[in-house]
Amino acid sequence: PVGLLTFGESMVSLRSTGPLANGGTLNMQVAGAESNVAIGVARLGHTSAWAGAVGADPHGEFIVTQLRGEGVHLHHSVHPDRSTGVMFLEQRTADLSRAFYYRAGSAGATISRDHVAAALDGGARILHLTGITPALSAEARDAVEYAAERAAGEGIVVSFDVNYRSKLWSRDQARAVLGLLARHATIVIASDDELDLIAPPQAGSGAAGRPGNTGASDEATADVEACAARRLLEAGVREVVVKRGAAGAAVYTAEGLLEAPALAVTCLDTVGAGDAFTAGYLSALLGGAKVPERLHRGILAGAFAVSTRGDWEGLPRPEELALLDAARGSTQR
Ligand code: KDG
Repeated sequence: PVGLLTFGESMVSLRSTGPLANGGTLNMQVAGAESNVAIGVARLGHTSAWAGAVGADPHGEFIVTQLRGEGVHLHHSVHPDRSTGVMFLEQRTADLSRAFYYRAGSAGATISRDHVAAALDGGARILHLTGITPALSAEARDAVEYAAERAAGEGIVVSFDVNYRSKLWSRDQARAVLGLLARHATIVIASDDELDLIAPPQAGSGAAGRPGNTGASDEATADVEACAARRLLEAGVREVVVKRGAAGAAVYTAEGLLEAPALAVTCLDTVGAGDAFTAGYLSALLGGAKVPERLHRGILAGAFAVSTRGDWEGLPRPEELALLDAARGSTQR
C-alpha cells in the first residue's frame, strides 16, 4: 500500500503577476488541492498516489507529466471528449489573489466511485479527501462519500480537509454534504472560518456558530472554535486541526489543545499554503511522529509554500526542512 492516497480534480493554473484586465504574461502550473498534498508528501519522502481524470489535451498531459516527475503514483484516466480544467489565478494586488475557474463539465469532474474503488484496492495508510471534490458533480460527490465510508470501514486513516470554495457552491449547500463526510474522518483539517460547515449542531441550536462573525472578540472566536472542535471530537473525529493562516495552527484531540504560531517568513503567494500544511502534517504522521511534531512539520511546510511562488513548487525535501532556520536574506555558499 502507498502511504497516502488522494483523488480529485487537478487543473492548470494560469498565474498572473498583476491585474488580469491588463493582460501580460501568464505562467502555467499544475494546481489542485489534492495533487498538491500528494506532491508535498512525496517530496517529504513518503509514497503517495493521486487518482483523477484529465482531458485528452496538452494541458492534461502536462499535469500527468508533472505529477509523475514529482514521484506521485497515478491512477488516472484520460477523458476522450472533456477538457482539462483551467483556472486563472490573478495576483490583483501584492496581498490579494483571485481565482477564476473554467472547470464546469471538465474531465476532472467525471471521477466516479468505480475509479476510486480501483485506486483503493491498491491499499493506503491514509486516504486524503477534500471538500472541493464533492462540489464538482453528482458522480464526484458519490465517489467521495463511497471512499470515505469504505476507508473508514477498512481502518484506513481518513484525512478530510474542508477546503470550502465559494465559487463552486454556497455555504448551505456545502454544509449539507460536508458535515456527513466529516463524521467518517479520523483527522479533520479546516480553516477557522470553515468549522461551522462541518461541526455537528450544538444541542438545542440550529447550527454551529460561525467564527469571525461581525464584531466577535478574539476570545469569542476562540470559544466558537473550541466548541466546534469539541463537538467533532465527540462525534468520533480523532484530531481536529485548525489552520489559522498567519496566526499559525492548532490541533484539538482528546488530550487537549496544542497551538503553534506561524513562522515569520516573507509571504509571496499564499495559494497552496493550506495544502502544504496538510502535506507536512500527514507526512509526519506517516513517519510515526506524534501530534506536536506533526503540527511543527505542517507549519514548516506552510512557510515554504507562502515564501515561494506556485501552489507546490517550493515545497521542501527532508534535507531542506532546516533551511528556514537560516537568517533571513542569507545565501548558503
Ligand atoms: O489549495 C490550492 C487550490 O485551491 C488550487 O490548487 C486549486 O484545487 C484548487 C481549487 O479547486 O481551488
